[in-house]
Amino acid sequence: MSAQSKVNYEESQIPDFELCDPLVSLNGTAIKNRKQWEDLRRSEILSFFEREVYGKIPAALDNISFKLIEEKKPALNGKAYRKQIEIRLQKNDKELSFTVLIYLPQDQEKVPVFLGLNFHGNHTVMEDKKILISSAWSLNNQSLGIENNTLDSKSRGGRAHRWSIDKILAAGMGLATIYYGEIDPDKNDLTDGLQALFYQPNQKQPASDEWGSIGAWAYGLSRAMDYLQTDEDVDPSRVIVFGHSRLGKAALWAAAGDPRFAAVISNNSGCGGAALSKRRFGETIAAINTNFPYWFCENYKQFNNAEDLLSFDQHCLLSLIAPRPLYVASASEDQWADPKGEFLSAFYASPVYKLYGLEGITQKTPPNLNEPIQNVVAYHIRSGKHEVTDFDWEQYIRWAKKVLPY
Ligand code: GTR
Repeated sequence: MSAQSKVNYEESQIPDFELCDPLVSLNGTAIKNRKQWEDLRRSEILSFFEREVYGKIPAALDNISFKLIEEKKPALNGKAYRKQIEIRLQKNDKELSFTVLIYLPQDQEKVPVFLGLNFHGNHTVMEDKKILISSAWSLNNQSLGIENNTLDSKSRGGRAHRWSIDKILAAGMGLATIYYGEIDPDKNDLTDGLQALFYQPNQKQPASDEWGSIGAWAYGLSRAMDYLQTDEDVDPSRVIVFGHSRLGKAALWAAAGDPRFAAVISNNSGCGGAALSKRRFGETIAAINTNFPYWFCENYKQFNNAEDLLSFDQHCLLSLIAPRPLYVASASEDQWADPKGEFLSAFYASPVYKLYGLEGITQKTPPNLNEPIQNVVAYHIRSGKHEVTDFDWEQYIRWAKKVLPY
């Protein structure tokens, strides 16, 4: 029987489980203030997720460099500037490059930026002929006309509805995006992406506590942050990392590990993202590790059908974001991602925000559909499918303006 045939969508069938308290350390110390959290507890949680879930980064790069491949030019009928930058990573005489596409509002300086990976190439986020088309491997996609794992102009602008670039620009903010397949192609092969740069001779896969694809995508986001810190048009203290679904998992992990991200938005990230695993509702650890055995580290497989063994659930991942603003968003028809489990995770992470005097999610019951709660920790459940919509972006922009320093 496949892991998916046993999917539970009944609240009444959720097993009893215990969640760890983010504010009690492994040796039983009650965490009462920020200092104890930062000195003692936070690293316990971070090292668990590094070792057992997403995997560690094996070593430091030998070199990183940035090349402006399209200098800043007016775009979108004068509404924006566009630029494209190649980021080149070098290790052990091997290298990998990926391209960051940036849109900035005109006539504004040092703007806040949403940084997010995209699924099918930078050229899909906007109907703009100047966006370079990646030659990296892509998943095929019928609705976008992507065949033979090759991207071409047929899919130009095909995912524009997921990015609300006009609204972002109108709010005085920018967008930076990268095709995730340039960092690690999304297939069961860890020899063709970032991991391979770090291998010893004859090594073909990461060690059991080293990164899978999600770890690599998150690492790519941090290297894009390295670049954004050098970009004089961007305010590096206001970079919000965003991701949908598997890329929401990557965004959360990137922000957990890299405090330079000012805030994070998880859009329908589900299992291995914002959702609590111990609920075993919708997608489970066994299902995700069966369908995508290369996303997490090998060690994560020990929790297949053994969620009780998890000493930390995903609310602890969310607690690593504190005190930075965190937005968790669900969709009503996305039961596979367990909307209630995503909400509860944000709720159970909130006591850590309270240590900083910040308001997280204080109610234990999810809000009504399309009625966001927007504190430093924010949550909404939108009606509809597993998607990113204008409604989602309207909420993210409104919240960013409220919680980011202006
Ligand atoms: C699904 C996977 C989810 C989510 C989704 C996506 O197949 O089970 O965890 O990541 O893909 O990325 O769209």
